Amino acid sequence: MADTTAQANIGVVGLAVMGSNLARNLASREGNTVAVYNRSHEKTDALVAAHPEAGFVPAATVEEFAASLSRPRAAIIMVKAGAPTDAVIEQLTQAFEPGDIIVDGGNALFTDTIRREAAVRATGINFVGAGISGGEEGALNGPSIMPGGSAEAWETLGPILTSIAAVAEGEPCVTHVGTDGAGHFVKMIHNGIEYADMQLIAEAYDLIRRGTGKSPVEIADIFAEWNTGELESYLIEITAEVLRQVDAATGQPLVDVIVDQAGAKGTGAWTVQTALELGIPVSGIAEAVFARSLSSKPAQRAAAADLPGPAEAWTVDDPDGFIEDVRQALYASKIIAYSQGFDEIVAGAEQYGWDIDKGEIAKIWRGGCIIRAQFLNRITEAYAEDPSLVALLTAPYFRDALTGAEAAWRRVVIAAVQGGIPAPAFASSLAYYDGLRADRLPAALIQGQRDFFGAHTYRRIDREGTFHTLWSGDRTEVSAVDTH
Ligand code: NBP
Repeated sequence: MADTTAQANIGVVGLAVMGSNLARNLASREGNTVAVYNRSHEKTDALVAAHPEAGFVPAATVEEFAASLSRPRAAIIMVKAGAPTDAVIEQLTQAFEPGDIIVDGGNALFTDTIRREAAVRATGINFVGAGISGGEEGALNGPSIMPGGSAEAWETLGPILTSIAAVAEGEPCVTHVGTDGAGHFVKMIHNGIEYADMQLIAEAYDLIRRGTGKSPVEIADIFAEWNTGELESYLIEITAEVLRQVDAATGQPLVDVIVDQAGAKGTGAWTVQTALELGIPVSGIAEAVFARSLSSKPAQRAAAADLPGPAEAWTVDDPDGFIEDVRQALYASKIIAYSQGFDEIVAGAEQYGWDIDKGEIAKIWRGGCIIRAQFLNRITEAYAEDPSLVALLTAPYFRDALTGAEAAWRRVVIAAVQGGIPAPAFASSLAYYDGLRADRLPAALIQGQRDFFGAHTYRRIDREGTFHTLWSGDRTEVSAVDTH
C-alpha cells in the first residue's frame, strides 16, 4: 500500500508514452513531487520501478491518487483523446474538491474542451485544456505547452508548467493562451501549420529530385545547407536526416522503400474544418491535408496511373538556379501557411471570446514543438510592431521576403505544371497570394450568378445599399431596399 499522505504537488493520470515521459520531466525539476496513476496498475508499477530516481508517488486508485496530492490538487491527464478523457475527468471530478485543477494534456478537440470546462467549472473545480507539443521527446525534455483555462488555475499551474517547458532563447515555451478551449485551439492550429510545412518540404524535395535527378543524399545536403539560413527549422533539419538514411536491408535510400501513403491523426483535418466554419481560407493547410488523403488512395492511384502527362521527360536546364528558386518558393509558401494559420487564430479568438497574444504564440512555438523555427521570431516582431496587423504576410519583413521570392515562386509553379509534378501547396499558396493582392476578383461575377438564380442580391461599387436585378425581365436593376 502506497503512502497516501498529501505529498505530491502535481499528478499525472495515464502513463503511456506521453504521460510517463511528462511525469519523468516533472519529477526531474526542482520542487516537484509527482503522483502517478494509470488505469492498468502494471504500467504504474513499471514506471516507478524503472525510475526510482524520480521519487514518484504511485497510486492504485483514483481516490488514493487524490489523497496523495497537496491542495489545491493539480493533475494532468494524458490518456487517449475522446471517451477515455471523459471517463478520467468524471473520476477525478468525483475525487477532487472545489479549487482543485484538472488538466487535459491530450490532443482534445477544442470544442470538447469548451464543453468539458463548463461542466467541470460547475462543480467548482478548474479545468484546463493544455495543448502539449513535441511528442515523446518533447514530453521528456521540454515541450511547447499551450494551456487554456482560468486565470486562477494558471496561478497554480503556471510555475509547474514553466518548470517543464522547452526553453527558447532563454524564454520558456509556455503561456496562458486564453480561457477554456483556447489552448487546444492554438495547438490544433500548430498542427495544421505543421501539415502545411511538411507538405511544402515534400513538394520541394519532389521537384528537386525529379527536376534535377539528384539523389536523396544529395538533396539531404541541400536541405542541410538551407537549414543554415532563413529556413532554419526542426522540420528542415529532420528532412535532411530522413533523406540521408539508407535502408539496412536493401541498401536503398530509406525514403525509396517507404510506402508513399501519408497517415494522419486528424488534427490537420480539424484545423481545416474549423477554418471552413470560421470562413478563413487556410488553403495551404487544406492542400496539405488533401495531399495526404490523395496519397492514401492506392486503388484510385493505380486506376489513374496510365492517364497522360507531359509528352517529354522533364528536367530543368539550370539545376542550381532551379534549386534556389525552390528554396525561395518554399519560404514564400511557408509565409502564406503561417499567415493563414494566424488568421484562423484571430478569427477563433473573436468567435470564442479569447484574448490571444499572437506574438506570444509565435514565441512559445520556438522550442519544444515540431514547427520550431528561427522564422517564428520574425512573426513575434511583426505582431510587436503592429498588434492589430490585418494579415501577417503584409508586415514589412514578410512583404519584403515575398517581394524577393515572387518571381522564383512563379517559375517553380510553372515548372511543376509543365513537368506534371503535383505541387498543390506551392500552387495554392501562390494563388492565395495573387488572390489577396488582386485589384478586382471575379467574385463580382459570382455575386451576379447568385443574384440571377437565387435573388441573393449584391452590393455596388458606386452606391450604398443592396441591389437585385430583374434578370429574366427587362434587365433593369432594382434596389433591394425598394423591393424588400
Ligand atoms: P494513448 O493515446 O495511446 O493512450 C493510452 C493511455 O490512455 C493509457 O494510459 C491507457 O490506460 C489510457 N486509457 C485508455 Br486507452 N482508456 C482509458 C479509460 N477509459 N480510462 C482511463 N485510462 C484510459 O497515449 P499517448 O500516446 O501517451 O498519448 C496521450 C495523449 O497525448 C493523447 O491524447 C495523445 O493524443 C496526446 N499526444 C500524443 C503525442 C504523441 O506523440 N504520442 C503527442 C502529443 C499529444 P491503460 O494503460 O489502462 O490502457
